[in-house]
Amino acid sequence: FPQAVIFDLDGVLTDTAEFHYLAWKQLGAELGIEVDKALNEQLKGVSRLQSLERILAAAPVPPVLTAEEMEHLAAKKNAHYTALIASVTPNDILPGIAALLQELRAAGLKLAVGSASRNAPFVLERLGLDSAFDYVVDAGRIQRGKPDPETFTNAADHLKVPYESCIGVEDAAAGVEAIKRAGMFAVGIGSAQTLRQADYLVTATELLSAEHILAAYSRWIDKA
Ligand code: G16
Ligand code: MG
Repeated sequence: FPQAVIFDLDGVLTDTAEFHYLAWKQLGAELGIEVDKALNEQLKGVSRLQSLERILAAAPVPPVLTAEEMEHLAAKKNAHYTALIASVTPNDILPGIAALLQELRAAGLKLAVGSASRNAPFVLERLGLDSAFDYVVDAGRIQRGKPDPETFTNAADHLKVPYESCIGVEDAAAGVEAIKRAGMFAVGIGSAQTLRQADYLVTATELLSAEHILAAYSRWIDKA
């Protein structure tokens, strides 16, 4: 039986993935670089500075910037982003998520948030979910972001749960890869095309149910 479920934040608990996209798009416009949906898929789950590197690399003539200039641009994007998340309320919890958290909790599972975002504690507070989890990964303490498994192994280590007894829930390709590299069961939310590595996939959060996830986990662990 699994012992813990580790949730990604942006795009899983709430649609802040859209706000990250809008904030990067705005920064891109200021730099004359178009950030479209395809480029944005490459940014999901990826750290702030790495996202910026990917955007700059997509410019017709990629600019060469100092570390200081990079920090400045990253701070600018974060200012756009924090302006957008200031209006988040509990109504912005994605459909099906509140019920799922209750079902998993009732089934005796530990719950954690595995987010790469330094804004995660603020967003959880805005959603009214700050006491819904046993542990929230501190992005400031993670050395390597997704697709490295550290975000997920950090949560499991903290909860003292073996990796194969953990379920990770993600909407990003980098995030699903991180879960698989951690040796955990991966639940993907999105398209099969982007989330090829997911062990169990739904196209939207309202289709998540504890019963289905636990049944899929049992089939996976039985095969292992
Ligand atoms: C999130 C987003 C990424 C963002 C990263 C860092 O990860 O998906 O787009 O770049 O966090 O966020 P911040 O700039 O707020 O520190 P996750 O893991 O919650 O999907
Ligand atoms: Mg995400």
